[in-house]
Amino acid sequence: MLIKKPADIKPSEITPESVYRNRRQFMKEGATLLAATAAGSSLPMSALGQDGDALKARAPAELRRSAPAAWWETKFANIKPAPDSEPFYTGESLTPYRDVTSYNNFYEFGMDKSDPSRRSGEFKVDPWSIEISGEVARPGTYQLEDILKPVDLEERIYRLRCVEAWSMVIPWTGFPLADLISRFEPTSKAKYVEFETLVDPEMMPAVNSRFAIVDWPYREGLRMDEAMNPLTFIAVGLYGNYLPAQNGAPLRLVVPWKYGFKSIKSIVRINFRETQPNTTWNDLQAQEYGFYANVNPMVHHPRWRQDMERRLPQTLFSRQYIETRLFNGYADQVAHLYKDMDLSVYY
Ligand SMILES: Nc1nc2c(c(=O)[nH]1)N[C@H]1C(S)=C(S)[C@@H](COP(=O)(O)O)O[C@H]1N2
Ligand SMILES: [Mo]
Repeated sequence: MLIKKPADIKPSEITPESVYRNRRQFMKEGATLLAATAAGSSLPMSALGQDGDALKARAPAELRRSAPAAWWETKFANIKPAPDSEPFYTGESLTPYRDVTSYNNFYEFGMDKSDPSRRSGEFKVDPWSIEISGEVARPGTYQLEDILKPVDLEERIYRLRCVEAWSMVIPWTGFPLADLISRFEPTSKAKYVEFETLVDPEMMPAVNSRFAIVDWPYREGLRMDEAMNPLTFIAVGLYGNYLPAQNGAPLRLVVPWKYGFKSIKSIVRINFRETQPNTTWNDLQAQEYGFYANVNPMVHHPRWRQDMERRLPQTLFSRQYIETRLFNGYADQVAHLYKDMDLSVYY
């Protein structure tokens, strides 16, 4: 391993993930970071702390824009760390912050991987409200603040496997979807939950594009037992900081055992229903993208195999091809949900 002298470490190399790992007390990296700071880098000392001011100090301008309001900073100062064991944690290397926030799929901003980070400069999340409708005792339009007030934020380190055969490891901040769902008291008829993304042509430059292939709003859905599974997560942040627009600010779904397209971003509506909802990719191309979309190395996409994946970041020296695992490695937690189903029919 190459060990750098502190003086050789440029401030630009002190990335959010090194700050973040330091917070998780990975001792070696922490020592390097402290040395670098002592050697006079521009990183403020306070950024090593865990309080709200430190967070603000290191939050780039783009993140402050996607922070809904000051009250949220208190929440972010008290994130419960992920346990150091599966399934809410993985010891696999984290995908660097830069890759997580610049290689994205968010078609409302364009179809290139760089479009969401480059073209989301107008995106604002304050005010933000979410409509809760359908088979629930407490429907209504709720402000984001009211949705988040009673939740305790926690961290989950999950694999994210895109149907395009690349993957990342991302430290999310958020709370279990089950906690949110129970608060609205679904009725006994609620068998599925449907989600919708915001459609705002002012802030999302690709929704009115004549090249757009999606019939907006982007929609996704889960069966109720999938939605209530302890792995199913609502993320409001990553790397211990606010969610950038390109990753689905201010809140998005994370379903780690399913292909990434199920993890719908920037949610404005949650609807409870008796019947299976239509979903964006299934509507676009049903032979290629199913409603279930469970990660499965045995069921290939008609145009490419699904038994391998590129773990990002790739470098010139390491292609990082790894084997794709059934249910993305979360089979112990979710295989029972599908025990009587033929996964090649319900793909
Ligand atoms: N609204 C919306 N949500 C979306 C998408 C999208 O285009 N629009 N793309 C999906 C796909 S294909 C993937 S792989 C993940 C990517 O999440 P990330 O950019 O945070 O890694 O977001 C999903 N959620
Ligand atoms: Mo994806």
